[in-house]
Amino acid sequence: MIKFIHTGDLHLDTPFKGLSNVNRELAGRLKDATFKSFRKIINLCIDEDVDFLLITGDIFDSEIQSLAAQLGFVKELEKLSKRGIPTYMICGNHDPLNSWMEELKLPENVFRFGASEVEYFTFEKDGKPLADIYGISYGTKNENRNLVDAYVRKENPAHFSIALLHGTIGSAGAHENYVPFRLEDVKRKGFDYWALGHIHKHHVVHPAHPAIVYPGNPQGRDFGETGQRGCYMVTLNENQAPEITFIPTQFISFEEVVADLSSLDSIGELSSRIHDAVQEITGNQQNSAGIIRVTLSGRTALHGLLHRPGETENLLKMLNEGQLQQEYFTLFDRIVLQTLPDADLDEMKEANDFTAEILKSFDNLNAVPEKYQELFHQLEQEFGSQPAKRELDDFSYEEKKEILENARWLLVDQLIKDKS
Ligand SMILES: [Mn+2]
Repeated sequence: MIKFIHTGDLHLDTPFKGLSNVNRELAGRLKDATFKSFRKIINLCIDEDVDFLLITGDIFDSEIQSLAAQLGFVKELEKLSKRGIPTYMICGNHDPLNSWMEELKLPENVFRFGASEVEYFTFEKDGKPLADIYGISYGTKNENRNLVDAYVRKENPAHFSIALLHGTIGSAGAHENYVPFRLEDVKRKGFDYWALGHIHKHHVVHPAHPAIVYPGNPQGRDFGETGQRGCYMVTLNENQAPEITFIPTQFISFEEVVADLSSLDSIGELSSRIHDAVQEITGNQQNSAGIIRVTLSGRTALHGLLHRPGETENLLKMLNEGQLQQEYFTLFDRIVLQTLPDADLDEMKEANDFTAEILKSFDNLNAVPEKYQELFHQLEQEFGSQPAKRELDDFSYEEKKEILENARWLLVDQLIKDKS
């Protein structure tokens, strides 16, 4: 039996992007988070007394790696080395072999695969060979060899054969299509476990014979990487299916949350309604801070109030007050308004009055996309002055639609108020 941890795509030292309100303190904590998650994995290896650690590429985020990042990484591996736990690792498209400092001395018991051909190291326990571990690193970031073909098990293999590979199985989706390979090709190679890297979403592609696994990244870095992030702890047993257990390691999770404000009529309960929605998504995440993008939805009497200029900014400020002083903070990045007024619009449309006319013209506009274009074109004609025209040109089609949508609800809201 062997027990190991499989991680990859650490992207240490990633600068965080795509947040609406990153102040310097938050940026620093986000940068630390990739390191802290890796440290968690190292501690896990020690606490669980695993046989070895596998790292499947993209250890660093960029080819220009900071000295601090490289030394920090080596320092963590030393902890395993001292305890006699080997590390096997390959380099990916973000940290190809030619980007590593030549002077960087790796600790004893750390095996980094070369880039010229698929090699193997044999892991021994009590003097007996237990596992052959195969791999190859990207030499440069423009890796375009078909690497899978080169994985061939040696003659007289050890009990287990494990392959480390950084690349894309099937289609890449959001990821760049590096070293694409087919599931069928991987399956018939006779290996027990394919330790993959590159795709950031953790995923057991195939559970056994062979097991094919993407551990994802241990710490999400933007709203494209939401939810729990972690590594896999794996036990291989002869004549048994592998045990593959996901272990969350993120320090900060990115979450998109929808808070339904239906039937909410008191502003006092607004923040608790939002926090309840967050709790529902993050409730089982221990020891993790959260950066939240929240969409407010539902029919509510607060609709008009929320749509007043500046109100969502005020709400954000209130929700985020004092959060950064806490280790496990809940920080709201953005509020998206999708509420509806607390009124029966269908009934209002039935009436034979001005409000009904207004509502029906907006409906007509929404039903036929070309009508938007027509309207925008008309607007351009209306705006006689050059400066006004330029203002209008600054907005994209989507933005113009959004402005119009806001105008609709402002009007409806005002009309409802006037009626009651
Ligand atoms: Mn990656």
